[in-house]
Amino acid sequence: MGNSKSGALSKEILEELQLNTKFTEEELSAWYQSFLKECPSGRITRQEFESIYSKFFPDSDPKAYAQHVFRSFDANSDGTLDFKEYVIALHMTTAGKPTQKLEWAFSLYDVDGNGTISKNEVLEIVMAIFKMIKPEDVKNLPDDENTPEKRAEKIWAFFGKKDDDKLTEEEFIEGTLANKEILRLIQFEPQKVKERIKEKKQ
Ligand SMILES: [Ca+2]
Ligand SMILES: [Ca+2]
Repeated sequence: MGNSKSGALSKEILEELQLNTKFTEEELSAWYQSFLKECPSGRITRQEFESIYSKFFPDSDPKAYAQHVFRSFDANSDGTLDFKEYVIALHMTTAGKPTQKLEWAFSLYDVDGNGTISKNEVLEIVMAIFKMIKPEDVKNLPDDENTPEKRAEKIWAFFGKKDDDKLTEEEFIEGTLANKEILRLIQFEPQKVKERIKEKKQ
């Protein structure tokens, strides 16, 4: 491996990213150069991240959801996303295997990061998702999932949990893989945003 043209991207980070994603050294190096052009500091702040979301959801309030996504991407909890966190996040949410995406979804729903999901945490994320759905689209939702409370209730019931129970990561992933309805209810796929962010940084 060795490398003459890695620019500012250290060999350690490069190797780690190649190991954890399917991107090549050339792709990663080129991507890093454009990342630095957009973010000269080499880091994306929470505010920058929120403003990217805001541009795509001008008619709704994506702030809460953006904050949760940011938290789940900020692996070392230092309040910024560096290139490594950013690439791993994009890989997990777009190119990763279904189980990797669900591991990410688990970390999104585990708001306090204690390793299990409570019914309240489900409600908190579902509330954030609802703020991104346009009012006219909410009207078209089925009766039993047209408020955050009902939707959280429905998700929780699918997992067969009582109010005070907790979901482990294994239960969350197995349950979601086994039931497409759960998968549909837990996600809000901001595909457009993800593609646009990727485009912008490439
Ligand atoms: Ca960080
Ligand atoms: Ca938790």
